[in-house]
Amino acid sequence: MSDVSGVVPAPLVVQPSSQAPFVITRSTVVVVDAADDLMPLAVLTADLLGRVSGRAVEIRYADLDTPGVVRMRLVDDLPPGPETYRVVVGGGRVRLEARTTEGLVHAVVTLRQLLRERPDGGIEVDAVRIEDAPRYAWRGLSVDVARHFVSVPDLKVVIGLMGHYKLNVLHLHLTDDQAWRLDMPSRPELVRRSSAHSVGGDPGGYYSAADWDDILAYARARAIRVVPEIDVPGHVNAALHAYGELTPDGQPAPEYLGIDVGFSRLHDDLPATHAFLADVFGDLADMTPGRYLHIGGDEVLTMGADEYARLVRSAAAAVTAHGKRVVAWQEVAAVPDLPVGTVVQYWDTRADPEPFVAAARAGARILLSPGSRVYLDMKYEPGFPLGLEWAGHVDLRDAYDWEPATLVDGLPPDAVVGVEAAVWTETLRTLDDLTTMLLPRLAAVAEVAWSAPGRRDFDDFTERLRGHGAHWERMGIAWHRSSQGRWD
Ligand code: TNX
Repeated sequence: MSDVSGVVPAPLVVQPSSQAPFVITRSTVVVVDAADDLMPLAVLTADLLGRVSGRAVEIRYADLDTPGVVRMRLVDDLPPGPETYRVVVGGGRVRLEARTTEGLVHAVVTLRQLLRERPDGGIEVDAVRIEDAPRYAWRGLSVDVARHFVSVPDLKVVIGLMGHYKLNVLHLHLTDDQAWRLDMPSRPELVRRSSAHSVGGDPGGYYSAADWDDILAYARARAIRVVPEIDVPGHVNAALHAYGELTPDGQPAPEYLGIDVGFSRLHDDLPATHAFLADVFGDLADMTPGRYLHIGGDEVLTMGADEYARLVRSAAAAVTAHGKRVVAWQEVAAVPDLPVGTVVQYWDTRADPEPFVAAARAGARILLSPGSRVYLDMKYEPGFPLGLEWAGHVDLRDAYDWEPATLVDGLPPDAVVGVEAAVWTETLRTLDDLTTMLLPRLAAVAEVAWSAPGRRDFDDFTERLRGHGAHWERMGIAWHRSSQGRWD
């Protein structure tokens, strides 16, 4: 496959055509069927085409198939799957088709990546037929907004990048030792006492209920679901600082702004603990339209296995009581009697995978976030000014060249629901820091998660990615010019 069209992740089927390119002109018009409820998406599309071409692009409700038209439609004559879509360019028109609005969002993103500037400054798209569908249904990015707060405007930039690479799950790590970042109606002291700072005393912040709705809506418009995480029973110092009743001596824990892990914990024998779990996961369920809530469960280094299991089950029960499904980090694999359908997230490439593989064999669903591949807070190379090194260095090829189905010995391939990158923010203080770690590696992880194994090839990927650096630059987004990429 030598397909230099610039589309990342690589689509399933690309058929170039010998017809003339489609050119955006003053008379280009986006058409949608009034019955399809596609107006919001048509507005996004017309706006995008207008901005790129410098010409006003109108929208019409019409059943029109004439030259100059970009026609968006919901159809059934596509292979199964909610995210399947088709882009057909030729005969002076563009057809964007999918079974659902999510699929149409992907079609629009693909069209955007196909747009090319002509020598005369006009914008055109080569004639082509693309039929596409994702390999995995869960293509995520986990963002740690606890160690360093990420403001709503900054988070929207990250969401925009996710959409551009067809990632569809934004996992927000909302709580940790240093801070609690989402206001919970039942527990107002959490953000009141534990959100003002970030690691090292940097400024903090939190999301109000209105901010939260804003984030959800912005993500939804880009076909992205939000999976919020409240990390228990470890990583809880911010909660212990806000509510002294959660500590054995009843005294609030001191604020903690360092970057050690594993020292804080809930206590199973304190009745306040279980009331707390019921309250915060109840609030979180009420505030979250999606099906999944993440309960954390990682790195509890100061607790026996039985107490750990009881606390994890208590948190999981609070989630399922509200009709939601549980997601948790790899360590929970050792807990007996997890709810059916729990998603277990693999991360620690240093740990013995056996309990984790056993959980998968017993029916757990597996989300793959191997630290040595997709932890985008790892340094690209020794001496890189940002990031950590515990899982090694992760350059562009490391993030790209791995196969989810065979990553963990003995893991049933069918158990894998998807792939999720993660960016932890101990050392990342600004939006520029954050995007420097995401780009270009996020595009690599997105292709691992989306593209069929036979469509993946590192050289072909770097060729298609070639022009993306210039695109990030035009958007004012900081990125790392990895020596493993090929940049214009
Ligand atoms: C491990 S990944 C952690 C986080 C750190 C991260 C840094 C996981 C579940 N726990 O607490 O921020 O490493 O890379």
